Amino acid sequence: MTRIERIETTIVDIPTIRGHVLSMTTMMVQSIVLVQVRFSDGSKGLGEGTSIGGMSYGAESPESIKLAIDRYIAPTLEGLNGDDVNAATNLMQKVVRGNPIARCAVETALWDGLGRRLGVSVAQLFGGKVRTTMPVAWTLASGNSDQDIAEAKDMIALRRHNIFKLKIGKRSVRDDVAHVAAIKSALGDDASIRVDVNQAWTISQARWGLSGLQEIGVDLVEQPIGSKHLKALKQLTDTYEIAVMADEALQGPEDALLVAADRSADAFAVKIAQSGGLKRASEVIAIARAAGIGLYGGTMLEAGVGTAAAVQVFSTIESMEWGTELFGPLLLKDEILADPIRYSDFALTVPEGPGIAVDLDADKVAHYRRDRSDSLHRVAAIP
Ligand code: MUC
Ligand code: MG
Repeated sequence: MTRIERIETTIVDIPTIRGHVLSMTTMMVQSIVLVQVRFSDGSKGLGEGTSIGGMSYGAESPESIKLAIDRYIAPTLEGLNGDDVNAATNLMQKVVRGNPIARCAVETALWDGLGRRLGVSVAQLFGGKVRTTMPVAWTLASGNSDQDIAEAKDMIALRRHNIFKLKIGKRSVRDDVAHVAAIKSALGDDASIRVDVNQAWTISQARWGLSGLQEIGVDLVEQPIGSKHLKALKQLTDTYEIAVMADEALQGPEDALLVAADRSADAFAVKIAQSGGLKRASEVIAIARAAGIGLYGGTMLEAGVGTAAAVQVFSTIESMEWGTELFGPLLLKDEILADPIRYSDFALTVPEGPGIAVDLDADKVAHYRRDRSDSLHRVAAIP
């Protein structure tokens, strides 16, 4: 039996390439909780728990993720059989309510460890991959229309992205629609334009917003209103032709079932962390597929480890009609993977290898870890 010997966590703070302006905060740095599980046979597993903008996106923060793992999850799982990932995950769910990002980070490390020991990828543990590349959207969120247009044109010229998600909801609805219209008309038919409101609109603002966005030919609007307003989300979905995507409303299969039963959204942004782990994310996906709801591979703006874990799960899904937004590592000024995930021809290539098929660059982690004695990012890390 291969025991879970030790679960270690490290917070790293990496500056973003530019301010990332969301309806609820502006990110200048991304704080990542790296998880390393050491097993009794000397093998290891990697995981990542990452929130967006401290506690402004959801209830977890880098500090709470670290605490949940160090204080509650690690003592519960240490000593258990590392090959029984489902047993460990079920127990973790019993001992720690909520905290889906923390649980996902540990579950990822357990799958990674099992895959490394067996010499197979996590995708193989989930039945095997059905594709080797997947389309990746880029988020335009500089806070300035001209800068966003220049950034999008660069991305198209580089053949890195031609799907753009615009972060809106901070300005008035009228100003936001004008901002989106300027970008849409500058890019024309070269790009798919979508928006993410991150719950910022009231229901009446959303009616104005959706009719304006529909008028200018935007393809999709993500989480326009509060995550609990499912009836109103359904009304918006039923009233407008523009596709409506649920994101924050989906905290796992239970929510997915509620949204799917009433068809309150046309599409699901599936996030492994928000779902509460890789297994639960695959259950969200199964519910969407059964209900004929479109799929989109979402991100919590994870760095390479979390992104690679999501890639493994999404590579097992044949049709994700809205593609993915697994660009997290590209938003960061520096790369902490030994061998970065490759982005080209508007897609990423699924890394090959055992487990999640990526490894950390130990020097980079040492440089960015928050607890290093000369950490420059200690203050910047608090949004
Ligand atoms: C979200 O709400 O979808 C995804 C892309 C991005 O820029 O922020 C995330 C979060
Ligand atoms: Mg979103």
